Amino acid sequence: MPRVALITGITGQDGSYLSELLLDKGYTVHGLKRRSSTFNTERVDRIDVHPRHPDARLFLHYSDLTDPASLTNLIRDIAPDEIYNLGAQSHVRVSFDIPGYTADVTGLGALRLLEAARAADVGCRFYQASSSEMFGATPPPQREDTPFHPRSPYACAKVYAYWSAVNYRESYGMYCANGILFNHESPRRGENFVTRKITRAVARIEAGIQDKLHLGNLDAVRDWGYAPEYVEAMWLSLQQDQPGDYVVATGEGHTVREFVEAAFAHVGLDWRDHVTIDPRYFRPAEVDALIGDYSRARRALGWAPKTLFADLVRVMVDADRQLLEDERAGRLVRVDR
Ligand code: NAP
Ligand code: F7E
Repeated sequence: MPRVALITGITGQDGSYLSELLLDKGYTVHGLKRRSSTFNTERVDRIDVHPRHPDARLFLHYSDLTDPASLTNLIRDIAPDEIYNLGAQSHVRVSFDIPGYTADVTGLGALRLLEAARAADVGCRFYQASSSEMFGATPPPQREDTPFHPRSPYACAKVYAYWSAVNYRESYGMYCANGILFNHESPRRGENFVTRKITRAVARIEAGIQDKLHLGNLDAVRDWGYAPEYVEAMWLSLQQDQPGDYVVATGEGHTVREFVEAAFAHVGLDWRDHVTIDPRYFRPAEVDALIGDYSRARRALGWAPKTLFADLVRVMVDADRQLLEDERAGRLVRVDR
């Protein structure tokens, strides 16, 4: 029998890459989609044959992390072997504007899903998408035993979800694993995260349809990896004999300024001619520096990053140039290059 996975957040960056990985491994994949007034499944629409087709192995279901009954019913009906909880209000800056909603979805949502999995008693393994944001103000390098000091409603919610997963492991013997993932990016990254905002702007400025790029804090240091490689670590963390928690990172830190500089330089432009600072993008509390020590993941999971900073910037800028070229030529546009 093919193994069955349930992914919350399947319509997001990571969910789309994880679906592809699991389908390649022969899984049947179920994903949770939210009711929305506009289409929100663009990242996964390309993946599989139509659900009515006899060979279909990808199925989307209306549900929501704020709706416990829908989660319980879904888990009971599909009896997954593995659950990946990637669903979240995942934008740190926005979490300051909607703290209660962020806590509800990103924090309590994980608890609801854990409880639904426990109640269904189907013996499934559970992956929680934890975040380097939980380390917040604690200086780098950060690893699994580094104290958490969250600096945003998003990070506080992720700490709650992290400990909920640990608590279900210790209380009920459930196989729960936390992946503490540092920033990971791709051409599918949401357009209001800083890397994609930059690469999209570079493509548009090069094409002459945009002049300025407005950014916030250029001094923040992040450890940026490549999302398709990070979803492999998610899968690996559910394939071990014993459940554990793993930092997934590249071990390299770069400032936002360095990312900007590299992205503009890739198309032969000087970033100083185009970037202006807009205090609207500053955060009430900033996370100054995140650089992960992924030694445990390398040792226990055999995982290591392959795509590092310079290649990541190049891949993302080139993907946005291609996307723009296709849009302007009226060709079929896909977000997945
Ligand atoms: P993303 O692109 O923002 O995707 C978030 C997903 O969550 C989307 O599918 C979204 O659905 C879904 N979602 C939002 N609210 C929901 C709700 N109420 N109920 C159910 N689903 C809901 O995020 P990502 O970059 O793929 O990240 C995946 C997970 O890893 C998130 O939990 C994020 O917090 C965490 N994480 C990300 C990073 C990173 O650098 N990317 C690092 C560490 C941890 P819609 O498409 O309908 O909005
Ligand atoms: O910001 C600075 C900003 O929004 C990175 C999420 O996936 O990774 C992500 O959270 C840095 C910050 O990502 C702009 O102040 C400057 O210091 O791309 P970001 P994030 O906040 O690190 C973690 C690991 C997650 O878990 C989250 O879900 O860039 N910055 N100027 C800016 N950031 C944005 N968004 N926009 C700007 O204009």
